[in-house]
Amino acid sequence: MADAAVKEKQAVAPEAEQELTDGFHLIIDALKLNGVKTIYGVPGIPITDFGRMAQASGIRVLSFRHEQSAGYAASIAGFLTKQPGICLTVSAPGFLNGLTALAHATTNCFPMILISGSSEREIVDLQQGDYEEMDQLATAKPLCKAAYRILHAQDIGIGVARAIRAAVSGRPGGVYLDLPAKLFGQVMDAEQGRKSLVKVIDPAPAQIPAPDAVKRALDVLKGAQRPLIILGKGAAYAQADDNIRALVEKSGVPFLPMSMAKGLLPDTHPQCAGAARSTVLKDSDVVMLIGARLNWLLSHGKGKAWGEPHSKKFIQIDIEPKEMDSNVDIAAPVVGDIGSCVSALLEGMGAKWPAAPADWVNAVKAKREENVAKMAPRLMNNNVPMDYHGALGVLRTIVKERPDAILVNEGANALDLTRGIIDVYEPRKRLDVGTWGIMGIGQGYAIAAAVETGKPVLAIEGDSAFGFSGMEIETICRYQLPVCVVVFNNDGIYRGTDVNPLGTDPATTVFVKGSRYDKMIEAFGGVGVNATSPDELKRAVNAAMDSGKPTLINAMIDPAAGSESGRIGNLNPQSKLKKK
Ligand code: OXT
Ligand code: ADP
Ligand code: MG
Repeated sequence: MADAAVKEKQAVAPEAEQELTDGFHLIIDALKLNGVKTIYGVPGIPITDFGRMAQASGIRVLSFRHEQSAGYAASIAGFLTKQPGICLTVSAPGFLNGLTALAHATTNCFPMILISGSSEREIVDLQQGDYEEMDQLATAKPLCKAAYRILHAQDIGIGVARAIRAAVSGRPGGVYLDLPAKLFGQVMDAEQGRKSLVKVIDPAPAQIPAPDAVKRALDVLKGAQRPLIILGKGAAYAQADDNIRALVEKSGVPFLPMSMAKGLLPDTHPQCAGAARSTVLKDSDVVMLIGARLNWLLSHGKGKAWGEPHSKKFIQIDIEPKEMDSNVDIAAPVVGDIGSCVSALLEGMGAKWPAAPADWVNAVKAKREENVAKMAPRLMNNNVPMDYHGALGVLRTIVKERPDAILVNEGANALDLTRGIIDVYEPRKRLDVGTWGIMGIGQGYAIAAAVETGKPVLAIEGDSAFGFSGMEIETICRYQLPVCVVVFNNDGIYRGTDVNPLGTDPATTVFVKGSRYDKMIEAFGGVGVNATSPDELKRAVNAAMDSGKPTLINAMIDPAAGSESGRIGNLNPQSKLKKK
């Protein structure tokens, strides 16, 4: 017997009647003590029994068909609840499948913990070829906010506490927790075990902005002729909804919601500049960013989209000090948590804050109305085959009638057109591909949204996007979740019309023509509908939302309707040789 094991045995077994606990129970107790209610994962060696025991203890353990979807579910659970979403996987391949989602959570600033079982340390470290051998801790480290390994049962309490605090404090992100197989079976005295657990006090402490920074920001805002507020998903995450609305309304400044911040104030709000995006980016002189980064989605805060030459003044509210000056100079950085920053700003504005300049407000309003009017007739078409506008026109009305439903959205055209067309009315009701523009979040997000909020979910997905996590419709059926998936089936990626000039294999972007994705869900007892017109689509979605039954609607879209890469075709590199 190895030295450590002998010592362990001596430490725990002096008397036969001694009450014992073990790694399995301590991990479950540590998670429950810290309010974990749901685990998303895939079972297998060495965590199968752990999952069973967690379920028996009252934690809801949802088993997926692929760890990546379970991970995406955990990541969005983190966004929706401000608690770290938990994903549980087996070692090496399961861990790697979950790791994409952990990196995604970190990139999007969502709190998440990936807990993976791992193989025997002694064998892994000597690279002797263990079952699913991999140095998971080292692999995870560069891709997440923090990574920890727990080797001893008595460290489980502190290890779990550390993981939770790392995930939610400051800028939220993904944390990896490595649990070697041996840990689960380690025993220790039950009373000692109880004492070793740690309930994390104030895991995401308020970060109050400096009064000088608040004053500086208000001075810059007050001096603006053409002010703009940009709300990002950090603002949605912060759950400071009432104060954010109060700040926007008190200032009278037009606001532009980033995709997942739509609904913080309704898209139909008179100050919303979503439908005048180009105008407000180009013509504004002072821009207040609340929980939004000046990354590619905002053209890095410079260049043509922002109206060269660069002369904007930016006020940026963010919990991460390093975010300031990341792309352009920030005239008024306000570092702190959004809840605290926004309430300090509101207080600083006092009772006599001047109205935003009327000519600017009216110019934005006129542009918005022009764009909305231009779009309106396209949304009312009942063409067969459907185009995106006809299909989205009916879905837009359905969302308007059901503002508490959660909209999940992925694809290219299916993403970009949905974002522009479907108004969102409440905070955190639109969940999409986020900072990476990632495909595959669809079913995982839909599952977690239904589980965490108890609200109905409408998932609008391109046929390619759907394929990345399509098997999880079995998971949706198994747990009988109120999820209606609409697959915008245009026979391919962007369009279904590409042709391989050699005439051998199909073109790289096309799928089997006329596929019937609705048949897939029928295999699992769900409702499948093939919709060929906007009227059929409307009836099917309404029926699904009324019944709450897992439903997949195959919405047949004209294969020629989409454009390459949706709204971001400009990012595709071009071969000079192609252009004669
Ligand atoms: O102001 P102007 O005049 O400019 O007008 C703007 C607004 O003011 C106006 N507007 C409105 N008008 C009227 N009424 C209303 N209500 C209204 N609202 C707005 O409309 C315009 C446009 O507004 P928008 O959209 O706000 O502005 P804009 O300029 O587009 O904003 C810029 C961006 C960058 C902020 C925005 O475009 C954006 O957020 N884009 C996100 C794009 C994105 O993330 N795309 C996903 C990735 S694409 C690609 O990578 C894909 N892949 C590769 C792949 C990926 N991603 N992942 C993995 C794991 N593997 C591979 C794949 C495989 S997409 C894809 C599959 C695609 O095929 P599918 O079958 O799934 O989908 P289909 O395309 O449907 O076939
Ligand atoms: P979007 O894609 O919507 O523009 P980003 O993901 O780029 O949003 O930006 C979100 C920002 O919000 C990040 O810089 C992050 O640090 C910040 N953030 C997240 N939560 C908070 C919070 N509670 N308080 C302040 N800033 C936050
Ligand atoms: Mg498609």
